[in-house]
Amino acid sequence: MNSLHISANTMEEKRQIEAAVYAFGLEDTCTKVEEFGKGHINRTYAVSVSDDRGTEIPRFILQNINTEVFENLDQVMDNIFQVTEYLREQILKEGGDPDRETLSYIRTKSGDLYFTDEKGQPWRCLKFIANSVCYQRVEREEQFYQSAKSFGHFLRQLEGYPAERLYETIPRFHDTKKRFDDFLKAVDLDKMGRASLCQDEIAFIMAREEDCSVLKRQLEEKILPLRVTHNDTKLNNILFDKDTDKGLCIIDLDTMMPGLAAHDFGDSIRFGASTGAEDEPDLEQVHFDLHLYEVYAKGYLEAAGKVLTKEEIMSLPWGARLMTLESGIRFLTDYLNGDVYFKTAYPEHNLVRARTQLKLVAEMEAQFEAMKQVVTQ
Ligand code: ADP
Ligand code: GN1
Ligand code: MG
Repeated sequence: MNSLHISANTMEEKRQIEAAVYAFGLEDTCTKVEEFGKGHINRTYAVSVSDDRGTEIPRFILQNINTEVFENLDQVMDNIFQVTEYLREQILKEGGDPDRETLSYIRTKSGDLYFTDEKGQPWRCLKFIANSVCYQRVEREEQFYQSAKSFGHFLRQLEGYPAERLYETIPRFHDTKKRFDDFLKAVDLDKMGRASLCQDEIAFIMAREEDCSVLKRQLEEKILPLRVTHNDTKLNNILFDKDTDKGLCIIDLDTMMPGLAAHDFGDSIRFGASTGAEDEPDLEQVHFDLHLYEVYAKGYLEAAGKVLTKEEIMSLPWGARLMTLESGIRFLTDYLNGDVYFKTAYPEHNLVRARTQLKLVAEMEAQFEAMKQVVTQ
């Protein structure tokens, strides 16, 4: 391991990484490990191998999994291995390349799906998908269209997958009403004394309690079918092909669970059809872009269209509105609780994030008729 260069913040982190590298049998080949990516939940590292000319080529991803968020890791990993195996078969049937179009997780030397280090923290390892790129923002509308095709295609690929085989790894993950109730508790508790700093945002959410149950009710009444969904369809959970700039691989499969198509559609919209970043502090920069919404809807319906029922298609605008509201609720709840869930870079980070989401909700409400027309025309 002498030639292995590890960029870590502390000696402890370095030791943990070394142990994980060894557990997955990467110690003889890999030369560098450094933090990578911009996820809010896990700690992700790229593991590189030096080529003949000494250039470091990333070959693996190592992830230190957040056990506060994923309490039952055996179930999370079981879901992931089952789904990626199924996807490999589907991709082969389509004539695609399963090594690039879905994730390939690798087992530890002793055959386990993940490794637990001395501190009891879990690590997993997967192949780095070469010649790919991950975008944090929609730079060109074509990218957003391609991401819609990818997520729509993903829904279709998993149409035949038995949803009952999946564990519900984070119970009621997109139950917006439950998120609302958790928010009320956080407001009541106000454990950081922050509620007085976000009175307008609290009032905005309180006024929308009824909305929170719109999709839940349609699911309970069996108007909407339960599907196998991704549940975290941000643009940065897709890798694009560097050469063609087409959607290549859907990543971050931790939240694959039974859910609604409207959730997956909506989460993509709240992140990608905004003119500002999720954490843009200047709200003047943040607008809901109806044109980008239309671009995404076109790609999603083209790729998934035949699978979706008429009622599901009608539910997509509500998906956008509610996933945005839900994200605003979750960010504000975490702000009130003292930033215990999402990674933050500064004390008001979650409040800033909540404000962008609530601004988008207000603009979606104002353009809701047009949003409905886009999917029904
Ligand atoms: P989180 O749950 O924290 O968002 P992700 O699984 O999304 O973690 O990974 C974080 C980032 O790491 C991604 O946004 C992407 O940039 C990068 N990444 C993850 N898996 C791969 C992979 N197999 N190949 C290349 N990059 C990857
Ligand atoms: C988290 O892990 P990441 O960054 O892809 C979160 C999503 C939120 C998102 C907000 C397991 O996603 O639900 O929508 O942050 N993932 C989990 O950016 O809670
Ligand atoms: Mg991610």
